[in-house]
Amino acid sequence: MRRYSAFAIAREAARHHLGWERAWRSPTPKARYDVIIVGAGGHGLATAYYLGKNHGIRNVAVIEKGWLGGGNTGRNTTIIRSNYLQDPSAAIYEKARSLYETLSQELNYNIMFSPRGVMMLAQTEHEIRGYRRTAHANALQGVTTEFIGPAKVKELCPIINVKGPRYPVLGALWQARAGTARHDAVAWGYARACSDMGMDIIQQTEVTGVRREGGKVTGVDTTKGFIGCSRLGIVVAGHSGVMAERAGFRLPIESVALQALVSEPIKPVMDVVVMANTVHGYMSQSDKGEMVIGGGADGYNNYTQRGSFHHVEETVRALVETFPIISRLKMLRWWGGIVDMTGDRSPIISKTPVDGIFVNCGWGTGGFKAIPGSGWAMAELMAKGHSPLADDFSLDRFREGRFIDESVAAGVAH
Ligand code: FAD
Ligand code: PYC
Repeated sequence: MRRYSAFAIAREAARHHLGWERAWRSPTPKARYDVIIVGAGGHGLATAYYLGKNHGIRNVAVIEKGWLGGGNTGRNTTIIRSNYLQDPSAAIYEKARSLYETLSQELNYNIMFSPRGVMMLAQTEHEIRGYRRTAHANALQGVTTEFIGPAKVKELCPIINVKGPRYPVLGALWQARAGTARHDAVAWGYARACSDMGMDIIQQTEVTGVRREGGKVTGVDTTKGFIGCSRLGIVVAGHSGVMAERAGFRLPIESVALQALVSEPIKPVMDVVVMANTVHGYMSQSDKGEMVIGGGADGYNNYTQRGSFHHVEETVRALVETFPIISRLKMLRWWGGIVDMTGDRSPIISKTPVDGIFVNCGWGTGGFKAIPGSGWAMAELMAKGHSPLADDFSLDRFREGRFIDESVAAGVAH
């Protein structure tokens, strides 16, 4: 497993600030672009990057109401895996995971991809059946996973209490080349590459309206004035419903807060990622030594972008049972993001009822891992009108009943 010292991380942060002046001082928008992407999260920036790199479309602006990666991209717990059940999901998540393997080299920016392995614990008979089924499906899809027993779980993660009082560990779905990456470095790396291709990344600028003529997009109204475009990509995660309304259509999406917290840093105790979905908690150790802990999504729609206390209590209680060693750790920071959820817990990468407008959303609690694959597919869709990776994720599926049910693989209760 690759580890990074605090010095290496600090050096990356310093490089980021030094190398970033151009993008950070948002450029003055041009009057017109071929493509505008709304949202400088990972998915929006990756879309812009692959538009330039794979399709030669470089007259592109990415418009962001806050700062680069300041939405869910910079707030997530960085788990990357592709152990999904349904074929279209496995295809796009595995494409993303494989692109992550070499993304640091491709962007010449260290995104700290660490394929340390992810295990999803089976703590009921039902979960054993479910994860065995996923392992078989993954074998057919070309995704390398395996179902392992409790002894192997303990060997890979000695701090787990496999004989927990409520739910003993009965096994796990293990993906050895899954892992983590530094989340904001993913946004920074893509953004720098976009900027190097001559694209404009316009921060602190909210898109407040979408102009259309004869059923076709003509541009966007922003807090810095009108900006024209021929094609528009809406990639705003928790605000997808709001932006769709501004563009004149509706999306089958709900927004809720999802939260996470980290502990004080400690010496290395855990070099894999563990997700315990029955008791509901997941944990990994960051390169700085903090235990990174994720909780569940709020049970009601909201845009609060912060945690709610009952979830922390529930999550920490579950994790103390699973990892008794953390019982006396102090927690340092606690935050939330706004995630966008579809009924089948699968994303939307699609044309919309407005000619020239495309939407990428609905990644819910699990879109960080998808960023490179999603950007690849969205760029292809916007450039060519169709992408094999995106076809199944079109908006039509809700009208036609072609759901891609991933409620279990989502990994987080919601
Ligand atoms: P975002 O990063 O949210 O970017 C959207 C951007 O659009 C924002 O920056 C926002 O400011 C901007 N925007 C919105 N409206 C406008 C407007 N009108 N004008 C201009 N800009 C606008 N996924 C995983 O795969 N693994 C995990 O371990 C994981 N853990 C998570 C833990 C938490 C606590 C949370 C909140 C999420 C987690 N996720 C995880 C999910 C993942 O973070 C998201 O699916 C992913 O980051 C979405 O990326 P994005 O680029 O679509 O959205
Ligand atoms: O999708 O793997 C995931 C995940 C973990 C935590 C939140 N989402």
